[in-house]
Amino acid sequence: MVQFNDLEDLLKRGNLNRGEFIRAAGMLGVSLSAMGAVLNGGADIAEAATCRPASTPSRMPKKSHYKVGFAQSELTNPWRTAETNSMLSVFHQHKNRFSYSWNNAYSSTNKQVSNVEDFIAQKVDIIVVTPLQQDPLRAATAKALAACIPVFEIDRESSGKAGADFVTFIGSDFIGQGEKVARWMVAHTKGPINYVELYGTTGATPAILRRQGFHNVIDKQSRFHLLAGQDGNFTLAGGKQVMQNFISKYGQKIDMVYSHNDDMAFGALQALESAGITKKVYIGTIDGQKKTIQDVAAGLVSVCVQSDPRFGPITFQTINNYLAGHKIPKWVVVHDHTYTKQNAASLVNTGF
Ligand code: GYE
Repeated sequence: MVQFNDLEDLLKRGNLNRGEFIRAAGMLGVSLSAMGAVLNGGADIAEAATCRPASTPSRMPKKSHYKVGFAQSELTNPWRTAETNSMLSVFHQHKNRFSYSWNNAYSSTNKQVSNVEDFIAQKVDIIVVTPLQQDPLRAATAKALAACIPVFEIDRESSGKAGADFVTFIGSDFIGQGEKVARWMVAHTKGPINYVELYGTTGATPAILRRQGFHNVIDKQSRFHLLAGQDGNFTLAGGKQVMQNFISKYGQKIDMVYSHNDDMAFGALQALESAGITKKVYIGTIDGQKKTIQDVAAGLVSVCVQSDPRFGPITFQTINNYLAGHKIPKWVVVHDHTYTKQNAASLVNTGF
């Protein structure tokens, strides 16, 4: 949760002006005298704002038309394209009530922060963001809050507190996803297993929590031994590169790969194939691309836990509920399938 001293830092760094600082501090329940101590008094202190856009039910004024801005983090894999298209298509269907625009941070956290600031400057009514990395995006969310604009975080979360710093987090249970992959490996392998782990982008919630979930389960089993783990940036090229390094170091020793997403798993499969490794290597991954589900059915991939990127309908519905004054849960949970050899063929159509 954003604290008063975070706001002081933002003010000192020039990331918040006096008015924004006062509104944000007011929302945290900070007294006017405490704000005055930081600002050395001033008429604007008396005008401390009372808007609380993150608390529900919403007190937003009713309008016939709302402006929504979506700050996408990057478009580096099919998952991000599916998410972007899903958002575009839903808001396009409701263009009579919503004008929708989105921007791309091209994998730059600083760019994403300034993209959120652009939406604030454009005075949109609602901001939707998928924080590339959890810590740096706190500042952007704090600025939106200071400008009285409600923020909905989808698919990834910032390190602020849902229900206070932003309205809600809409997304999957990342810890649960990691635990499911690990449980499958525990139940379906025998004897000592040496494994490598392909991490998602450093500092991104799914990378942090998928790792945590997996290790919650696997670390209790002494027969599993982690050879190495490295950031593959959630991309095919990144996963392939990391896997090539692992293969040159450990070669035939590798019995299992845990990949934080499908693209990196595709990269790992390509690296294994081009290194001529034909032994059985167990592969566990997360996302649920159609191609991966087919690979599960064919036995190339052992288990895949879905992380559904089609956020348009659920985000649209949650925003509507908010505008209608309903209480919004702090976490709107997206429920995911687990694909295994038993069910994959019949579930290919649930992929993207
Ligand atoms: O697994 C990955 C994407 O944030 C849940 O990010 C998302 C993850 C997803 O790039 O493919």
